[in-house]
Amino acid sequence: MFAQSAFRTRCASWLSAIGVLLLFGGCGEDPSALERVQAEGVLRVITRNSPATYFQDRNGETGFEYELVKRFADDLDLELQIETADNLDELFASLGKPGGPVLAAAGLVASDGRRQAARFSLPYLEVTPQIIYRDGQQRPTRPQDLLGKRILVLKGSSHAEQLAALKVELPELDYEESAAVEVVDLLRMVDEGQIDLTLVDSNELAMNQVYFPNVRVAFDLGDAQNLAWAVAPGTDSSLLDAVNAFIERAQENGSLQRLKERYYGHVDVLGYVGAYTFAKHLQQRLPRYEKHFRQAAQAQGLDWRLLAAMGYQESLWQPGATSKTGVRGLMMLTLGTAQAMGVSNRLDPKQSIEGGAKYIVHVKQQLPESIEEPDRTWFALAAYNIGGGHLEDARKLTQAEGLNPDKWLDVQKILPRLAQKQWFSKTRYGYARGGEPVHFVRNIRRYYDILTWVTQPQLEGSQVAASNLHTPGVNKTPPQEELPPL
Ligand code: BLG
Repeated sequence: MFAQSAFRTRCASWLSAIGVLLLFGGCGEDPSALERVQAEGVLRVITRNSPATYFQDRNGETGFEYELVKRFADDLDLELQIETADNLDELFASLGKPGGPVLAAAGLVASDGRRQAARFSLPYLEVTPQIIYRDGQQRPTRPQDLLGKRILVLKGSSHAEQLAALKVELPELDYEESAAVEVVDLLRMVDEGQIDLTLVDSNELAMNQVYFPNVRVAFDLGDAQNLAWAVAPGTDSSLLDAVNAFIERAQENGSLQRLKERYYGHVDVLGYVGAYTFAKHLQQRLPRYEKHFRQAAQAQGLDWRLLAAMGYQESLWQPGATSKTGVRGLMMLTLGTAQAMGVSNRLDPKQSIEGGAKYIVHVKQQLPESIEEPDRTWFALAAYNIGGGHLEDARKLTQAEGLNPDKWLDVQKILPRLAQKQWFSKTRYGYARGGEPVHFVRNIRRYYDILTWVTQPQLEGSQVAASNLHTPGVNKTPPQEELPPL
């Protein structure tokens, strides 16, 4: 007992007098990796400089990996020091070098091929590797379609590993690896047509899609994979244990989910600007019309949030909106529709909302019985936008293609053909901008999801909780209580 406390006292005085290294040497016992980090008070982390991991914005350092690892450092009361690697090989090579980073938090797939180079933590994010192509090009749908294409991936990436494995089955497969680019560069090169295809993780695409209007997912290459943090190979598990305990805590207390939603949730729903704008409009505009939406919806047996989502898509909740074609008002009624619905002033928001509510119910009733919910609602929205006649044309073309005319997923694929002569010339009602209802329905569904989330019962009141907008998305289940900020 006495010897032990004397030992501690001696160690403590050494620590203050001559520093960490002498301390551990003098105690005759090698400190663990975690003890070394704690004694130094600094957590050195290596990452990649990319939107999905670590980057600078006007408020300073940010990024999913950065925020998560910052939380970990704070929990251990450590100062966080971030360094970035130029490429993945460099990242793994530097891990665990004396004086170098002890942890890699870089959106790394815990792949089998990497287990020599590192030990991985518990997973914190599931991602799917996706083949990316350029809109307007023929969409590859299976691995054979990759043959003869210019494909570029990151050198040393799990994607390079995947393609190497695929090449065993498909020897003619050709692809290049580059250590000089980041994921954003790969996506830009696809966007600009410099390469045909690349392979990235779904979370990377979600973050970047908004910058690259032409990039599209061709297909998922293989199963979902786990992202994990990495420490150097070896037998000392002290740091890894601390990391795993942290990840488990972050999972349990919801902070990990919250972070995922903040980074990946809204991006694929609205894009950055869209999300920000929607949040602003939710706060500034919706409260003026919410009462009308609720009343009109109730009168017609609708969900008011669907009606509100339609109003946002139509006019961004602006009662004075007017289209080039003379369609007007918050719910964008044509003159004919307004008259049929008894709307005398299309610019009066209350009348417009009531007219829109009546009209969506009307077009829904006209749909064939064979279309069931929830598709029935999506078809009704499409008819609201393009008219029942054109929608019926698209359904017939869908059937002729051997697809299901009662399924929105199938009909939405065919609708854009109404704008192509070879197709619309065969239809009863002829030309229509068939792509418009596809976007229309897609956007309304997104807004509807978000409105459903932000107006969950405990948040409902006279005003919707706009401040909660930033967390919808990845997991549609709304959190049941306010989570502590990350
Ligand atoms: C819709 C009408 C439908 C009509 C179709 O046009 O308007 N819906 C409403 O008035 C609510 O009734 O179908 S039809 O009666 O069978 O012909 C087709 O004419 C409105 C659409 C048109 C669209 N917004 C509601 O979604 C619109 O304004 N498009 C033009 C956009 S711009 O001019 O490029 O800005």
